[in-house]
Parts: sequence; C-alpha cells; structure tokens
Amino acid sequence: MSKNHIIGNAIPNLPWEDRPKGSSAPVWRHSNNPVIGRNPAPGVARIFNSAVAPWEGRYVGIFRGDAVNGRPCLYLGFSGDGLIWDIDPDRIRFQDEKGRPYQPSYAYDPRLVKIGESYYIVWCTDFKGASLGLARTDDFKTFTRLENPLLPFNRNGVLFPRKIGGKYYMLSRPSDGGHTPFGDVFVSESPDLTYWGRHRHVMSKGGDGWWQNLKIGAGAVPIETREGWLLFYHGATQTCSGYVYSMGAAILDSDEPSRVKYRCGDFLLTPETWYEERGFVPNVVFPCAALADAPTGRIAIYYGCADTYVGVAYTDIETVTAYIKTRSETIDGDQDTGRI
Ligand code: BMA
Repeated sequence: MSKNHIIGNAIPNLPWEDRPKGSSAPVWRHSNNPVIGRNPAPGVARIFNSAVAPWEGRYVGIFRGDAVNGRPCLYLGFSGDGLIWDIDPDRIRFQDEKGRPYQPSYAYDPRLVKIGESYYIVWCTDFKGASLGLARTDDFKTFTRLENPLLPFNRNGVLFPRKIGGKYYMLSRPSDGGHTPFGDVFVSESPDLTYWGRHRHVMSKGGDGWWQNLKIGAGAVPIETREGWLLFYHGATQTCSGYVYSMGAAILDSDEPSRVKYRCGDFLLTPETWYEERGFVPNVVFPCAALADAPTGRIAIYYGCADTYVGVAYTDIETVTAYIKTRSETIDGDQDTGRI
C-alpha cells in the first residue's frame, strides 16, 4: 500500500508534540491543554469551538466566545506559536458589502479558510433561527459579510480550501430550530460563493458506533491528501445525563466530495480529561480547525472542550489514515447521492 501524504503548504512553526511513549492512540492531546482557559479576555467568560489559520508567519484565530452576559460572539486573536493567544476583548465588527455596519445578533462555531488570497469565515448566525453566516476578510481588519449561503436552519458550515472542478464547495448540516433530530452532513456547490445548489448528501449519522448515532457535523476545513479530503468531524450521542460529543474522521473523494471513500467507525477522541468532561456543557469534544504541515505530515487539531476551553491535539497523516482505513465502515445512506 503506497503511503498517503498531505497536498499543501509547509507550516514550519506548527504546534507539535510526539505521541507519548507507549501510546497507540490515533490522536494525542497537547500536554499543556487547555491552551485557552476560562476568562481569556476582559468581558469574555469562555472561548471554545474556534478556528485558526497561519497568517504572515504567525497564526490568526477567529474565536467563539461567550461574553459575560452569555451571548456568543466572534473574537479575533493572534499568536506566534499557535498556543499562546492574544485575544482582542472587543468582538469582531462586521460590515455589509456597502461598508455599513452589519452585526450578527449572535455568532458561534466559526470555521476559517483561506481560498486564493482571501480568508472566509463561516459561522452559525441568526437568520430567523440558527443558520450559516459567511464573511470575507483580506487583512483581519475589515470583515465583510456576504450573502447568507443557505436557507434556515443550518449549522456547521465548512468551506473547502480550494475550488473543485471550478466550483466552491461547502459542507453543512441542515437542521431545525432546536437540537435537531435530523443530523446528516450535506455538500453544496457554488460558482461564486453567492448562489448555492447541486446539494448532495455526504454522510449519515448512525452506524455501528453509537457515539455518532444522534447527529454529526463537519468540523475542521478538510485537509487535501493524496487519498482524498481528510475531514475531522463531530458526532453526538444521547445519554441519561445529556449529549456526548466525540471526534471522528472520514476521507472524501478528491473530485467528488459527496463520495465517502473511508469513514472511521470508531471515534478518534472522546471526552476523557477534566477539561473535556467538566465545564459549561460537560462531555464535549468539538473540532473546528486542523492545520497540516505537508513536508512532515504533522497535523494539529484545535477543538472546543466542554463549551469552555480550547484544546489542541496531534496526529500525523500516516497514523490517522491507517486508523481510518482499518476501521472503515459505510453507514447506511453514505453513498446516497441525495438525488432522490
Ligand atoms: C451544539 C453547538 C455547539 C456546542 C454543542 C454542545 O449544538 O451549539 O456550539 O458545542 O452543541 O453544547
């Protein structure tokens, strides 16, 4: 079997720690987690489910923070090493395409992606209920909101980092106004980031693994690899004392991302540490970003912990590909194109 590798840029200062001696885990936690603790900036009670990207030799973060009145907003931060963050206590101010102020009334679970020379943020916004917001920035000073891509209700919008066959692609999880009973991932395509269509079903909740039997949602921006798009996502299950969120992974076809090539039946990370098990919402592991260094194959995953903290976890392309492939299972409906 030839080896998988990452297609992309080098990130020489990627946060990294080797897998602890004696561990056979597919993903291992940063030894000094959480990297963002409680009360991370004046007026911000907690930061979690957040996105980061390399930026001018450093890192930029778009953070989901709950203000001290409980309202979720997006905050901006910078870091030299991707671990110690300087976070602006003022929430990000958005404008519309004519330059007029255009603030979301709430904003959570952002994803950040560079496509071409611009950066795009997708987050969960209020559009008569939880829906997807989309904004572009070229300098992290001006943030311009574009048209909301899809109809309400929807969450977990994740853009692919390049056009595929000349089109933009976005994963999303259509839902209802509450904690959705229908929780599958779909993909939509667009010629211009305004008009979205040719919607396809990608992955169903469920399968043998009960950890993802309630709902699933795309997590980090997919990483391009020789085998396909590596996607870290979250899966939720229901227990007597609430939901439990874990992290899973799948590899989607390079040219046709609605096609699931491999999908790991087992979770890669599940709440096990104090900062994942205990917090504002207990038992939540919620990946929103993954950075990959192509020359070394190293991957750093950023994930929200218990709706309170940000954690970092590591893997490498060989380890994670082997883990996914040896535990791959197709869940009923995964190969259904959605063109019923
Ligand atoms: C989901 C989202 C996430 C959150 C998770 C667990 O529905 O609201 O922001 O991390 O629930 O509370």
